[in-house]
Amino acid sequence: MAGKYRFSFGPWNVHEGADPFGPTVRRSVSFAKKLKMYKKLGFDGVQFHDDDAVPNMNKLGPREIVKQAKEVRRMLKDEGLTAEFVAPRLWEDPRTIDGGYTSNDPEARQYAKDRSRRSIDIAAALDTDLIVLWLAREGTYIREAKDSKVAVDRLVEAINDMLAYSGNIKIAIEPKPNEPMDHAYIPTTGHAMALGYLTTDHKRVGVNIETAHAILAGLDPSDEMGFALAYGKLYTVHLNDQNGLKFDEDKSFGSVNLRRAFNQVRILDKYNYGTRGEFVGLDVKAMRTQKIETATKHLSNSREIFLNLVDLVRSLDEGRVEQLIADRDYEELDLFIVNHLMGR
Ligand code: GLO
Ligand code: MG
Repeated sequence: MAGKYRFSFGPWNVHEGADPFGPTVRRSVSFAKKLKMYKKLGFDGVQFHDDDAVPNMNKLGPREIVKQAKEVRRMLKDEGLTAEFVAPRLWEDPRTIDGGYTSNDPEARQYAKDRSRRSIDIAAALDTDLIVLWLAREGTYIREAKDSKVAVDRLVEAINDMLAYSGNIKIAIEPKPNEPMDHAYIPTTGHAMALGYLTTDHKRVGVNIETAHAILAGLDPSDEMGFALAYGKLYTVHLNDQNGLKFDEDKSFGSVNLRRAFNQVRILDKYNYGTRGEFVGLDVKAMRTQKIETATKHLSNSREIFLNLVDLVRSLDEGRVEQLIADRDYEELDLFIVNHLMGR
């Protein structure tokens, strides 16, 4: 049964290794070359920022943007790949220094809305109906800088604008509690889903849960996933791993805490994640120390770990688990799971 999952990653997951304290350490790889890597690494889906597809989109009119995006769709087709989603990259433009949708500057807010509409055009041209919103700068460094109630109103207004612009799209909000901001306005799955219910068409607003972001919020990623699954709102995932409360590490899936990864796979597999067209999305970073020739191992390794965990999940003696739950012998259940993870 293992192998029925389809995997995706974004071109930013193959990168040059710069960090806030040092420059790039690897050559950059062209987008066309990156596309050639996907199938070899076992991936079928490509996650896009809008400007991954149309790099200088801010200088182009809507028609030219669509034309260039259609060209990218052709490139995908040639490689047998599918676009999973498009995410408006709102956090790099000078106009969004203080945020996009929640900026105090009305011109910046308008730019963010216009740019989101262009992302929707790109998604249509790439033949996907999924838009991911990572709300990078929608927060503050100091609380007094913005009004937190108005910020939510503005987020709702921006999402409504997108829902009205296209009747086809679905929006997956990707919550994250901090980084780059001190505090983000939509830090958790619960916040993201509640925000969706304030919009004009909540049936089309769900979430993208990233392992590391849940951990940074002090939460268990598999429980976050269960919460979204209960509402039918887990549109996609960003699997990776995170070693405690520090910068967003985007480590290979399962590489820090195997049991935590096992439980994510378990909840996804149990509730048929993937059978409704969802991809198993990764958002992982190669370590800066990795040489260029081997700087894609974080992707293939994460996929391999996921599939091995699918095997472990499916070979777990669920009858034994149920018995231990019935006996309320959670100490024994603890040992049983750890032994299972150790192949005993
Ligand atoms: C950063 C986010 C980022 C998004 C991506 C898609 O912390 O995880 O990588 O997932 O930009 O919107
Ligand atoms: Mg992510």
